[in-house]
Amino acid sequence: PEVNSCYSYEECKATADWLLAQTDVRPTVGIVCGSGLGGLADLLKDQVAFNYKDIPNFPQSTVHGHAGRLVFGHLKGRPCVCMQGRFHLYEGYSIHKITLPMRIFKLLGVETVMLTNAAGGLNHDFKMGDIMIIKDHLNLPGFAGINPLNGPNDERFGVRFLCMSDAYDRELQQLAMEVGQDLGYGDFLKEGVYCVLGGPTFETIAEGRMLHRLGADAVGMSTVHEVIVARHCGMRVFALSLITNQVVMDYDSEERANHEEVLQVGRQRAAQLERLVYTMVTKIVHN
Ligand code: 6GU
Repeated sequence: PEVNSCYSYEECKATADWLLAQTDVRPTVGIVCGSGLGGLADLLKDQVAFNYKDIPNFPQSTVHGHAGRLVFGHLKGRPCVCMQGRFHLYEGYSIHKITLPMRIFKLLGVETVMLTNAAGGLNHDFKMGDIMIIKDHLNLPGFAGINPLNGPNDERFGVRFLCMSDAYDRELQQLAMEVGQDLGYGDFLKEGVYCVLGGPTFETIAEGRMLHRLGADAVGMSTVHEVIVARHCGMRVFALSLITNQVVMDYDSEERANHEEVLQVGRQRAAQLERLVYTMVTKIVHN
């Protein structure tokens, strides 16, 4: 096993301390912006931003549509830190490297993590542009032995064997539904199960049909790894998918999945998704 790709507690601490020395913001909410959804970071007031390439131990984002900045600031007075662009397995980074930011969040003082992504819709009731509150996931890479908690366990972060039946915070899902109703999003706010694939290939027709039969409502290439590491170190988790395309599950269909479509639908619905997360942040209470 690639035990040597893990980061030690001390390495994580060094990165967190490096950041804390350069900003007065002490974030309690950490946000991860998905493809085409990085506009949320621009809403932060009193910004202090770092390019990923300047942060010790940080990987650098390479995908088109991801800016690659860690932004500190305030949303309606709430101290936040926001990843504008995230890391994916298919970029070639280790599973430990792509989830490192969650442990940095924890050491910065973050208590609640909110993640967004772009995903393909498997549920026949979903339309392009729907926003799905993630209530659970299928971790397919996990079935194949790819899990960010592989390797030695440091108890300072969390337990060896992590319970995943309460990964997605129920109260935050409820809050999202309430806020979404208030904002008039009732017609396109859904909930469901997110399935992660390794990517970068989109699913085949047979794979799409399989995932649908397995109980997945949406499919993508991110989020789940970060959720696991965030839960491991005891942060509350909330996640949203923007349904950017319908997964092809029919051999007669002329539809073809492509990244441009993902980004284009993202641009159309992004502002509303960002408004939902923004409004939730202003209502989150930490103990
Ligand atoms: Cl993995 N599949 C499809 N069809 N669309 C997506 C995706 C996957 N990730 C983002 N959009």
